[in-house]
Amino acid sequence: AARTPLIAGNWKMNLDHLQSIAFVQKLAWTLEDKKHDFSDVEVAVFPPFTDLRSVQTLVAGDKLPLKFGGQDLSAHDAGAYTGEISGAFLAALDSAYVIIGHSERRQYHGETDELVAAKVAAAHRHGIVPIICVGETAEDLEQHGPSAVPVAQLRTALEGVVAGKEIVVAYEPVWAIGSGQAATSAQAQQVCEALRALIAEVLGDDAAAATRILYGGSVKANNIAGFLKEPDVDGALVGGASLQLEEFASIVRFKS
Ligand code: G2H
Repeated sequence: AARTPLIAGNWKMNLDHLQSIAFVQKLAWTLEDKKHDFSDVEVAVFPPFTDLRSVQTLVAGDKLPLKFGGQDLSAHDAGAYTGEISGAFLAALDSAYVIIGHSERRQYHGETDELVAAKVAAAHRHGIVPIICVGETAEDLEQHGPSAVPVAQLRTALEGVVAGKEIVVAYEPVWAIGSGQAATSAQAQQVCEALRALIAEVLGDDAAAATRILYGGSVKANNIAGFLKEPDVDGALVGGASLQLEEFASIVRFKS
């Protein structure tokens, strides 16, 4: 496909400040060492908000086309929202992307599809590309089959899209997250194809052809190539393996 694959490393809340700094520095060295060609893959990392600036500053001189983003953002632009991080704050921290509606936000913070849509709109107001996460639980899968729940989640989330603005979608089956049990590439393809059909229906064929759809859930160096061979899978949202240096570097170099 003409779509450039995106490998996104979601650090979650795993590293403390010193570990974040040490990790990004070593990641930069590792990628430089291997003379990785970034022309055909985009790499983005998602540190905690509090470490975004530090990690950017640290690798600024390395000329690596590493991109950055937040793991969440507020649906509001400004005001009395204690503890919230606005799109403007993230934009000022050179965030190309922001993860929205990760299943952990949905599960532990009660995020609904409507809130996800409002956050997508907030990202677009600030020129940040939202990575919209959708995915079914094991129970959903049993009751509704593979695509129904992710497609319904995305349908509502797309209501927040500002016409003509870029989105990325991440299909993350909840049963595959952090479980070590990834979906098969055929399962991922089936749902990603259904998600692309929905994008075509709602936003049009051009948007559907241009939108990258990632797979997430126990992605590792030994399964990434299989996912990326699928016609509708355009990259990966990587959690656990994004914090293992050699593993993540191998995922980024999935072609070799
Ligand atoms: C899903 C994924 C990254 P992991 O949460 O968003 O995590 O790769 O650890 O399953």
